[in-house]
Amino acid sequence: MSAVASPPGFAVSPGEGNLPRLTLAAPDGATAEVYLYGAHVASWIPSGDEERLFLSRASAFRAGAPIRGGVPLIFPQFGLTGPLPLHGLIRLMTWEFAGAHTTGDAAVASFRVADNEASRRLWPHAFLAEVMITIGGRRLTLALDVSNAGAEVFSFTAGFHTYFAISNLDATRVEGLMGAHYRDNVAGGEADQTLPVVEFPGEVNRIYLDAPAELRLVEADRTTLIRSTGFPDAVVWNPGAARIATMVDLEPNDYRRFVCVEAVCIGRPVTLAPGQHWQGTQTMLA
Ligand code: TA6
Repeated sequence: MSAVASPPGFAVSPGEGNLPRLTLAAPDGATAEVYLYGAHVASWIPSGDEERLFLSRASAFRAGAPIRGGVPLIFPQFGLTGPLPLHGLIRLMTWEFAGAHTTGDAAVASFRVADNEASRRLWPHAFLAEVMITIGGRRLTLALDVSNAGAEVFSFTAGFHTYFAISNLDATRVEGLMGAHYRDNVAGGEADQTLPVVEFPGEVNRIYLDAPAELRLVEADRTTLIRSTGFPDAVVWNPGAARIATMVDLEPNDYRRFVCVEAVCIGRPVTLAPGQHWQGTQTMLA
């Protein structure tokens, strides 16, 4: 790995696959681990708590493949909604560690990445993406900033594809979506959420358009609040047993170990004129 300067108290060291990984520790004991590859949060342990993010034991940790689990960053294309690789470019780019500090009980780390020759071959736009990760107490906040650094307008979709660790899928549900309209990527078509909870009896893959800004991931013995700003839509995803059997970087039973609740903008792509910038955030409260 290449040497990366890190301020005192914030160690960048080789992680899985020898990829540089920042360990972020807040004064109150909350920790997070962030790979520079993808600015990918791979672990979050709130103060006095246990691991809250799922990370696949079968994940690749090498350039060219996304890390499976944690929080993949999606930009400038969600899924296969356009011609780019699945979920876009920035989860496959190595980011610059832009600094870290503590403030009160929180620790904050920033990362940035700009377009390069390879990204421009696929998406011919100049951009700067910055991510700020804040932990402390029971909270993880992720903020993604995108600036148009070029001379032409561009549009994009984006998101935080957050994998929450769960211990009992049968007792896990997502609340807060009652009445919301969604695209159903399993059954096809669109529908309205007519039940107060989303449960996981099989594969679930839904894009909720104009979703509420606060959702709850409810488990048998704990609830995680999930708030977003700047991302009007939300994805709820669990691959179920049959789909996961086709995925090389997950173990067969992993579908019982995570649920993704994603803060996304898909329905109305964001358009930025030269010099303009946009921000979206997702906050998890354990
Ligand atoms: O957000 C759900 C989804 O778009 C699913 O369709 C599923 O394929 C998932 O993301 C994971 O995508 P990935 O490219 O990481 O395999």
